[in-house]
Amino acid sequence: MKIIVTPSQPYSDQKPGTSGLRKKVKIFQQEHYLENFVQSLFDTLVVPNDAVLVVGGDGRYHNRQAIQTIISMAAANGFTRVLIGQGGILSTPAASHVIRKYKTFGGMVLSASHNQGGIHGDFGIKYNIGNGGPAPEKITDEVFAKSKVIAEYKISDLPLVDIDTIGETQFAGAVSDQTFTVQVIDAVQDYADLMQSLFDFKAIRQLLASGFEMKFDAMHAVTGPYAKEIFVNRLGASTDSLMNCEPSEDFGGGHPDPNLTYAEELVKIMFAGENALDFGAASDGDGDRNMILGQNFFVTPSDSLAVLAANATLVPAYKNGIAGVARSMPTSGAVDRVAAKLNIPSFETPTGWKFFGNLMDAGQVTLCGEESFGTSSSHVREKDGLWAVLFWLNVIAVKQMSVEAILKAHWLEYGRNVYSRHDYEAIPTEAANSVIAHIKSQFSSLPGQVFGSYTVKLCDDFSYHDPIDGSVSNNQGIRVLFTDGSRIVFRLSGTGTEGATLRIYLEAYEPDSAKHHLDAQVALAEMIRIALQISQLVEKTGRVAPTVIT
Ligand code: G16
Repeated sequence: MKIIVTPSQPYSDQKPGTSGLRKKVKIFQQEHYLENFVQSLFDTLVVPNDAVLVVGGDGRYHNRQAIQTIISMAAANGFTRVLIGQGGILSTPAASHVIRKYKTFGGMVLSASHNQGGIHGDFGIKYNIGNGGPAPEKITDEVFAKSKVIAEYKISDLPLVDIDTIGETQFAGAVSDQTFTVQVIDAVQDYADLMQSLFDFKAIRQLLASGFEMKFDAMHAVTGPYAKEIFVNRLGASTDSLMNCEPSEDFGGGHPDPNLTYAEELVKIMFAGENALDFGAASDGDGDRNMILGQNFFVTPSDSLAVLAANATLVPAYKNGIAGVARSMPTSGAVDRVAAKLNIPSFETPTGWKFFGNLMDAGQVTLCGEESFGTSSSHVREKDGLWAVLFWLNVIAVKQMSVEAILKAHWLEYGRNVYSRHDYEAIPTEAANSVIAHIKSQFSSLPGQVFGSYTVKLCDDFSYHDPIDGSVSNNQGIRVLFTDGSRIVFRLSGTGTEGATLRIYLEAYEPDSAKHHLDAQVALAEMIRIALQISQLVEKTGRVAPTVIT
């Protein structure tokens, strides 16, 4: 193998967002674009001898080509082995598991997550460190800095490698006596084994055999093969209980984002009145998000986290209890109420799974979750869509209650944190920035102001002080907190690729069980009006309605 040092010019836009670098496919196809980013990453990491790298993606357009480039660059940058998911496919949680199980140096996941795929869609790349979790900001900041001054990258002259056949291919290394190995692994079995070690598969199997009807929607994305192995082969579900389980490069032309808007096919099935099934779930492009539905019933991700925490001891892996919980700042405080009752700590972090890693490594938290349809535990260092689905099935199998009954009982015990998120997607960046600037300009005048039945207590831009490594992350979202504990959060998304996406998160606590049945949009109507009044969003962006409401 020869190493070729190739001159390159820097790009100025390779700043990783909430979760890696995400751009339109066409941007990634620019000359040396991927290579520059990968080299900046390798230079940041300082690769030790005998380092092993995991590589896989969600199967979207450009995945296979990018994997070949990364293999060739890994060989030229000191890695001695690369583990590839068969066919270049690895879900994000499976990649995290493989990194941990095989104690590798780290891994690259090629995905733009829930963003659309195909030639006109998005592509992405993120790096996970040796604990299996997303690279922390100190790494991604340095990668960005290096990408702005890069002048060359190193690549080897390897031929195209077979990434479809399980087994090893060896190449003579650049240095004599050294070999470089590409190992294609069956990550589906590894992941399914992990799930089987955590949950009560016998109880779930009995539930599924008892006439309980479910539908899992893989949205033409990466979890299809995992779902077939787990639900059909290991849990005895009928193949009818799966939909859209063949991964495709453009996700069947859909938007692999498991929410009420984009998972409309599943939503129709689950909100079909008397004909609705007992349980529905969906996951996203790279398999780390989940949406849970009951019969004609939507479970908000914030409530899902709280219910899982409250019922954790029903699951074999957590039967001895959980150490603590963590949620991102915009996620509702429902899980905090559970933590208080269990007498365990509850942490509030910025948006981004990377902020949970230190807490999990330090053993301070077991379950984590985000309002953005992510929940998981310390079994990996990523959010995990299928894990959440299995957790719910395990809880239902033990409690023998419907999803709605579980939620209603939960609210009766803890009260309900009524919650909704309104997204305004693809707004011109300047308009979005002017909305944020306008709210910030009222930081000193808003406290004490009365809006209908709400009085503002304080407003700030959220900062996080990591209790484990002492790092500080500023500007993590604007909070308008009201005296009764309700709140509005405004935040610009870090995962969009077109203009800016402005998110408004709304939360109000409702202790009165007579009002627990109310639709969140009805219960939060006054707060929605206040959010628009404070932000002047309609006036500044011309948008009269959100793109997505969850
Ligand atoms: C990513 C991160 C999550 C984050 C989400 C939303 O999810 O992994 O931790 O909550 O983005 O981020 P934003 O609000 O900035 O768009 P995913 O599923 O896209 O990788």
